[in-house]
Amino acid sequence: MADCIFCKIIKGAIPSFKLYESERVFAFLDIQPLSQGHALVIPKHHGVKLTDIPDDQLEELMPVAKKLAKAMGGDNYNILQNNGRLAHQVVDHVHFHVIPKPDQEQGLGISWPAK
Ligand code: DGP
Repeated sequence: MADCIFCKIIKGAIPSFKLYESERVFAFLDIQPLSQGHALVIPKHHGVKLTDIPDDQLEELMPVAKKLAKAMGGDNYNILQNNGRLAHQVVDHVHFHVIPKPDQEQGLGISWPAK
């Protein structure tokens, strides 16, 4: 979609720190991270809300979110997905937040970005 920020990121028209890309999925670091390694996993298919995305375009999203959560090296993380303004959705392209919750003393215990 022409005026969608995340569609522009997928196309490379807006720069991002890319973490993963496949035919249907794109993942990159959040520009306003809630913690180190806060990532966004998105379907390339444009849709505002989860219910707008066909099932076959969603199949890979959770496996990628799992991999990213694991790559952050932590046992503690949130995976969030907001739909609609009342639910705090700001960007109108479906996205899953992967937010590591590092141990305050040990940190992430890895170097980032993950190799
Ligand atoms: P939400 O409230 O769930 O719609 O979260 C939108 C997230 O998108 C927010 O954490 C900040 C992030 N974001 C917004 N614009 C950009 C951008 O241009 N680049 C990147 N990397 N992240 C963005």
